[in-house]
Amino acid sequence: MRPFDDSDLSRDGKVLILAYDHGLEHGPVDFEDVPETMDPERVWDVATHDAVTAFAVQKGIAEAYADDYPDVNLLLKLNGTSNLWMGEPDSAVNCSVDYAAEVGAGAVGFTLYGGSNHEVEMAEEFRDIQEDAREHDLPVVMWSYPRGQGVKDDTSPSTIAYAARQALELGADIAKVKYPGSPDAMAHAVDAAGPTKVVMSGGSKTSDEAFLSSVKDAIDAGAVGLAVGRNVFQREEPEKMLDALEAVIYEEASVDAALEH
Ligand code: FBP
Repeated sequence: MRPFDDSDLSRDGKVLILAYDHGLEHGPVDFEDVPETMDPERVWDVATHDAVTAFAVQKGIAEAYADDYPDVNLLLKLNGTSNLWMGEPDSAVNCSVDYAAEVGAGAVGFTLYGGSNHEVEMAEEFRDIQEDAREHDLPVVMWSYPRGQGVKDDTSPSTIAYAARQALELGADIAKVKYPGSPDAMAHAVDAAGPTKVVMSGGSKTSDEAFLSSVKDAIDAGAVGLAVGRNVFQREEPEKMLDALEAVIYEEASVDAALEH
């Protein structure tokens, strides 16, 4: 396995990935709360915050803006899908590792829907991506999201532990998993991931306190951080939330102290 290197994707061993692939995954509806976020430039600006260790976007957004933001660590998502079609979960590979490196990526990301009828093909696609990423010395983040006909409960402790383990078995450096509902369940997922680091997925927007508490619980359970989109960019003052996350993730502050920031 590629050793997890503090110099990439992390700050003091901790990770905060700001995700902004929602325009593809969910559509412009995700930008309605804060209409300025329809403009990618607004969110690239947010990604310059010191708390952010990588900014996850799709190819088109990277091509259009990456040159203007050389200080933002680009995490290029190599597959993605829209909400416009129905069927078993699947995600089209739309960018190669070679091209990601050319655009300036410091890491690559891939969604695996374990339990989908398309899992086998997706795992085969991941094989190519993971091996190409090793050639380029780029860390690989797996959005490990069990869903589809084979999955009864996509956030149960056993499902999330399996998702974390799948990321390890297939060679991801970081597993991005949904919060399984309790610190104990998160600790079990972290154990299952072994040397693969675990980050919590943000999810739909909740209150400041509820969100920061789940992040704190995940970190205390051994996760190295989180990958978050809506709970940052759907707030009127996303930088304020990043200040609070910075306190919780890097300074081990309590939720109350972080809220006072
Ligand atoms: P959020 O923090 O907004 O949940 O973003 C994380 C993320 O994985 C995005 O990268 C992706 O667009 C979205 O969630 C997918 O969410 P879902 O799988 O629930 O459609």
